[in-house]
Amino acid sequence: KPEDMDTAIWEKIKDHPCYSEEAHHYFARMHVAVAPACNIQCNYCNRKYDCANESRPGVVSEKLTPDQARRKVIAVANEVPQLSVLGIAGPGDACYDWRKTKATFEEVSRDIPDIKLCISTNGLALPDHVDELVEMNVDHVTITINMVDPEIGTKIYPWIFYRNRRYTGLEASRILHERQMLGLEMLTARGILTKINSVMIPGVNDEHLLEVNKWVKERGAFLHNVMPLISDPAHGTHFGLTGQRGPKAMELKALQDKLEGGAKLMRHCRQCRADAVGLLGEDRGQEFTLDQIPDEVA
Ligand code: CLF
Ligand code: SF4
Repeated sequence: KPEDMDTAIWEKIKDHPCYSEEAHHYFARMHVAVAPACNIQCNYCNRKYDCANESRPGVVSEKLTPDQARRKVIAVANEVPQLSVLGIAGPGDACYDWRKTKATFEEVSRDIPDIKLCISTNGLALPDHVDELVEMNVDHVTITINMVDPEIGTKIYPWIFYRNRRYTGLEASRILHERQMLGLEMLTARGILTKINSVMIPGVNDEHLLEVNKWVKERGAFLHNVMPLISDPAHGTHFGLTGQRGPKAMELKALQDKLEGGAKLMRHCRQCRADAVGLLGEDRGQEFTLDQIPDEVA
């Protein structure tokens, strides 16, 4: 344990592969794709991937019901002894179709009480569910925050769907921003560890992520994970269609270096799929598709 770290925090991160760089060599995570729908539109989204809303070429993840998810988690736990974390990270937003997320966590923790629960969200619906996250012992929440200036937000988010209404333009980004900050503050106040994922979009929010880092640090974020936009027109991202490019590895590293000294950076993210299984960087998801999972698992 690092000397300057609180024991309670250490207990929460020591076997979480994303929150502890050390742990990612030894502990595995799995995602269950129970969150099909999303309440916002990001220009970089292709609705296929996630932890945290990055878009990434590949195959569409299988959408699961909470009971299918429960069976899948048990099947994986039986095969992957390093499994320590269950994450809900897409393909849509984990806080939007809340009933499914909640039912999944409840069903899984009934059978596997010591598994750590983790979610990734765009934050719009997050403040409505913080109390239930506490009740369910969710210790890790990722919020994807790409701006703290709604003017910049207008270049990233064409619309949001909030309280039964669609908002566009500056108003949409202002609401999203306020909800993200509120959600982060509420989680910090309750001692839930937060990781902020930011997608680096060259020419749109790259320099601005310094400001984002400051804001989230002030509000208690535990980690900041700056990820490259992966845009590929063949996979249908809106940015892909406008020719927006992702950053080069050097540009990403230069930005990460500038961010040193602010909120602590995560540098070992592997931009997982919404149905990833295994150690970070290893994806055994294809071994655990539904057709390979027995109806009854114990
Ligand atoms: Fe999954 Fe995300 Fe939880 Fe980790 S992934 S929900 S925090 S258990 Fe991890 Fe994957 Fe990077 Fe996400 S390496 S994309 S940061
Ligand atoms: Fe796509 Fe995620 Fe954005 Fe929703 S929050 S539109 S799923 S990238």
